[in-house]
Amino acid sequence: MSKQTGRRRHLAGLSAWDRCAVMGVVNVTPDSFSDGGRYFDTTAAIKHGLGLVAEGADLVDVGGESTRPGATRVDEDEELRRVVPVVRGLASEGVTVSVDTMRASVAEQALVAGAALVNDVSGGLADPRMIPVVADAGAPFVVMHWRGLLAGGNVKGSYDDVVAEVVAELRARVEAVLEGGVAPDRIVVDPGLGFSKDAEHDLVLLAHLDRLLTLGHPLLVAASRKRFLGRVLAGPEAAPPPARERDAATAAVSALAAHAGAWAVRVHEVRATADAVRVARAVEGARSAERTRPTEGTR
Ligand code: PMM
Repeated sequence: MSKQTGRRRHLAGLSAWDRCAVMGVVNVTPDSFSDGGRYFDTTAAIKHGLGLVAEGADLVDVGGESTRPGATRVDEDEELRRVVPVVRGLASEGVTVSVDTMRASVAEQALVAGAALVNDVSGGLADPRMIPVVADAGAPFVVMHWRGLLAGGNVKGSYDDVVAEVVAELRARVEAVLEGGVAPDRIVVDPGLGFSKDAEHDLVLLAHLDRLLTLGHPLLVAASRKRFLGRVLAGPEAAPPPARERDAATAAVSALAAHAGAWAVRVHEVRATADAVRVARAVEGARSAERTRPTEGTR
């Protein structure tokens, strides 16, 4: 961890990794935009999560509700039915599980089932009970930036200065979460790539991860298979490649995010990202070794 860059690698209540951590994604949904329908059964979802760990995931994020543009909200009982058994199954195998939910009841039951972290794409805005539930459990909490939820969907955001506005709005959410009793060393921030942001916004945010680190909390970057990568790969005219053909591009973002000081990257395909974060770690190690090595002529 370096004070100069503001990078935070340690989160209270979780293992500390000496590099950017890899969060593998298990969407227990029929309709997530990049892997919907593939792991929509408890056994398949648990098997997939264990597979991600075998490929190098440090933690696994389990979600039961799609947030893709136009998706309708799943009802609470159905979300519980999808998520809780998968969390329990993975946690009982010793996996560090994060639960991706905007509902306090799902977070609460997932924590009881063994989840170690709550990941809320609404940053605690969707459900007034979310912050108290997380605070009472003493769980780490991912606060993601998203304007669209309150406007009734994943509306297109309009920004004069996307970096300054996302940083300011995340700061306000973090303050609310702190006021609600979550400890400062348990808060993770996330710019919410693709959430009320277009490709240009996502790229500018990635270019300025250093500014997000000034918030003083560990940073999660979740670029995996997102539309902006399709746009980058296709160029302005051509049709973007399908989501599953964006994994090499995702791994490239993982290397950049790790190099910039992210705490973790959230990805669907783990293997290439596990390599990417290790390369970033080795480069970081070489740089600090250089700083401490005596130069010629000094003793
Ligand atoms: N994106 C998705 C789902 N959960 N959680 C966080 N913290 N950050 C994100 O950007 C994020 C998320 C949507 O992607 P998916 O449906 O392909 O998993």
